[in-house]
Amino acid sequence: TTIENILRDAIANQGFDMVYQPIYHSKTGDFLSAEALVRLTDTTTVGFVSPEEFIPIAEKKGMIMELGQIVFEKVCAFARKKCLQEIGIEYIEVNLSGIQCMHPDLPSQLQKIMQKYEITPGFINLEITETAFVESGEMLQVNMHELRDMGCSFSMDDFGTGYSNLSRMAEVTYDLVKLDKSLIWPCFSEESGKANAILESVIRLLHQLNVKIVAEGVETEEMAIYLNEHGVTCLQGYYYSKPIGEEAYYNFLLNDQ
Ligand code: G
Ligand code: G
Ligand code: NA
Ligand code: MN
Repeated sequence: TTIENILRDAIANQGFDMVYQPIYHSKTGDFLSAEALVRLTDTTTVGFVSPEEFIPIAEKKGMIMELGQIVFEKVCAFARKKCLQEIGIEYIEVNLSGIQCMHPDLPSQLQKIMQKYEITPGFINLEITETAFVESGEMLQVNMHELRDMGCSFSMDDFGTGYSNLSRMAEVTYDLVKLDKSLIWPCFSEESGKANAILESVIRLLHQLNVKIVAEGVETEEMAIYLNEHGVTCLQGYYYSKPIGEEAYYNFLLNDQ
């Protein structure tokens, strides 16, 4: 059995699970939102398959639009069923792959699903990686404008791992930028001097562009304190919580109120 076949079966059966990783305000420690992450487990053969492995296959084999639709349906169905829009979280972040971003059907696909589950577009934040943004053409911008007009917001994901094509950042509006772990972790290594200088300049730049900053991969209290002191508004990482299943996430929300 190849991953491709496992993936094909999972798409036919909607056989994916969604997990949610909470994101916190760095100043208050209050809960802000969560990132939805897809999980694929084939119990009879290979077990867990990482999205880092199967998303590129889905892209290559023409399955990514269907996969994206399943993911978005699962997120919206969960939000609807548990009335997440009414219990005080601002939004849920959903990852889009590069191919999805550039597909002309993307806005209408997402709009139909939001309408079906009565999800306010403002409740949806779409994550696009820096690499996808830099590599994409005009279609991504057309799609982003259309989705933004509906009310969706956007995050630039994995910032610092792409080409960091800064001149292009003026072309579109992002509400949030997610600093990749690779910008953050070196600040806590032996040779942290240069890493600190880079991170601090990046934060200053992003403040001037008026975007909220999320730090990813926050694994220790030391990191959380440092990032808060340096003006990073939102924190995500194992120090706070690993991605958790729907039920656990819902219980977490109830206890947080
Ligand atoms: O959750 P995990 O760390 O295993 O994710 C690995 C990679 O897969 C990350 O880059 C993440 O953004 C990506 N990923 C996780 N879920 C989704 C999804 O639903 N859609 C897309 N396009 N990428 C996802
Ligand atoms: O590329 P993206 O940022 O979407 O990747 C998200 C992935 O990062 C998730 O799969 C999640 O499991 C992983 N992740 C989240 N927090 C941490 C962390 O604190 N440490 C590490 N090593 N991985 C993390
Ligand atoms: Na992401
Ligand atoms: Mn990310």
